[in-house]
Amino acid sequence: AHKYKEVAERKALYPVKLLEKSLYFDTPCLSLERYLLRPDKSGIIAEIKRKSPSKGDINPYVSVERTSIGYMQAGASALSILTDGHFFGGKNEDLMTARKYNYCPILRKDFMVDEYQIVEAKSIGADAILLIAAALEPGRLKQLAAFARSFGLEVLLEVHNLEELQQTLCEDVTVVGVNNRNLQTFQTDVALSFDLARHIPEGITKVSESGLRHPQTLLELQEAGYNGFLIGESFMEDGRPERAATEFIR
Ligand code: IGP
Repeated sequence: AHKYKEVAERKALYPVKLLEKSLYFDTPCLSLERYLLRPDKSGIIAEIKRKSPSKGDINPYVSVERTSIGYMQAGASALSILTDGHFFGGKNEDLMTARKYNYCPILRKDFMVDEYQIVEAKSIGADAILLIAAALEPGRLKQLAAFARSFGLEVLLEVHNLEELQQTLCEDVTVVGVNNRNLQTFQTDVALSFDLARHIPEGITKVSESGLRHPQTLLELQEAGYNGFLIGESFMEDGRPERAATEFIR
């Protein structure tokens, strides 16, 4: 709910007309899907997240510049940058910093509820946005997905169960993420990814999200059909997240 207020405030400060002057509107998006499918990469979407509702402070003073470059050097396929300030201590400037120093798909990780945030995502240089099935009514989610596609942004559709998947999958979604974190308990269980894998249609790129701590788990998820792996905490817990990523991917 805090998002609606935030959107209203931002709209007043930075009207769409202003955002549209961003040079990124002349720059085509990189395809998250295509990068995840590249055989020379790890499939890892490496995340920058300062804090979270479940863990509190994780790495409040992280250098976005050093970490984002280090993640890509370690072999990540893409970056995920939290821009939500309220719960995750992120900001748009973090994504803009990552954008400035990296040529790779960047996922804007935030709670999207309004078209304005999608224009904003494009204006700061994002390539993909997250749409969370649990947070949006299915018809609304599909509207936002179509709107994102109209700017060339890809959509990562996040689901927690079969019902969400079946209600929200649509032609504008090419990448589905199964979030292993239960939103009620904040516990993660990778079993969810294994359970849901066979229900995600062939041709959709599959991402397993949250609670991934061991390279071996990624191999097993790959066997189950996953192409992408969203990893935050287990890297961010390290004082130098890029070092943790390098060791993980090696
Ligand atoms: C990363 P983890 O357990 O590796 O830190 O998880 C990512 O999946 C998690 O940050 C996340 C998230 C979200 C955060 C998944 N979906 C939606 C904010 C909003």
